[in-house]
Amino acid sequence: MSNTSPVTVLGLGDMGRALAAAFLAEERATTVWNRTAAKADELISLGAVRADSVAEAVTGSPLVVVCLLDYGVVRETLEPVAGQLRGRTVVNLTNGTPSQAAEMAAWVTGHGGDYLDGGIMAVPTTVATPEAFILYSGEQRIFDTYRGVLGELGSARYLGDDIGLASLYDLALLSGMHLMFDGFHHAVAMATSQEGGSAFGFTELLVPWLTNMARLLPAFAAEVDADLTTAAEPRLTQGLDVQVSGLANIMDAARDAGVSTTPLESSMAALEALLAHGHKVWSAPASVRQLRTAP
Ligand code: FVH
Repeated sequence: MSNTSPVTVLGLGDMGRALAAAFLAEERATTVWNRTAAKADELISLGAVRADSVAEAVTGSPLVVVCLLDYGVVRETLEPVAGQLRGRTVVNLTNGTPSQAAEMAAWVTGHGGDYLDGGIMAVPTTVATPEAFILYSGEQRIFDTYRGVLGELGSARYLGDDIGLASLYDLALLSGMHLMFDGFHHAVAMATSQEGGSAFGFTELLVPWLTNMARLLPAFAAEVDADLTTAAEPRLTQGLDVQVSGLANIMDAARDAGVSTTPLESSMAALEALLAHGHKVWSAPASVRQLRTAP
């Protein structure tokens, strides 16, 4: 596909507008639609074509990129134009679950369209920058056809033809992010509990610490993989008694500082469950295995 191949963007929230602007920056003919039409105004001044209806938007391009609130809204928006999907490709970058992706793929292909599912690993300000990457899953043939166009939004990472993979990885990455931010909030609440504590100043310590810890993740992950394939004994371990006692200290200090311990309670429960299952040491494989078997 060259940049003469037009694209339609359905949904002009913060993210949809950033996606459309990225296509326009590449001088790609871009048709846009949004329920609240005024959100298209700036894009129109940049050269986008305004579609007054979803039907006009969908029929405006062979490739329709969708970024709406959720899959319910995607279905509600596309349902009235189902008959116009034949021969077109829908790339759905809306946040959703693997089963929602599978259901949407079946619905679009049932109406004669092609479907790729995606997960955006960017925020609106980083779309089309080297930081942005977008996960895709679905038929390789479809991805290959639009690889160049999609690459204008950020590095296009194809995960495979299992339609649910992009959303599974997207949500797993977001899970890691949410828990990291919970940790950040808790650490900052503790560090600023003293008069004069500065959250910004504290990040001078927190960022290098977390960066160093993040560098350990590939080694932990290799042990998780080895556990799955060969049941190899992990070597990166630490005594569970040491972990429990350290975490108890964090919780005591948090209470003394008037800070909630709620975010840490699930960590303590996980360590206690490992102890209850007869583990003497903490390891990444045991922790991951325990999460997989938890209800
Ligand atoms: N913003 C971000 O950083 C994240 C990054 C990763 C991907 N997410 C997902 O992208 C989807 C859209 O997110 P967004 O940030 O653009 O969200 P909003 O600015 O709130 O825009 C929502 C759009 O959905 C339209 N919409 C909502 N309800 C309806 C409806 N019933 N019928 C038609 N359209 C609807 C809304 O239209 P309007 O309110 O402007 O008329 C916006 O176009 C989302 O899945 C994120 O999880 C973003």
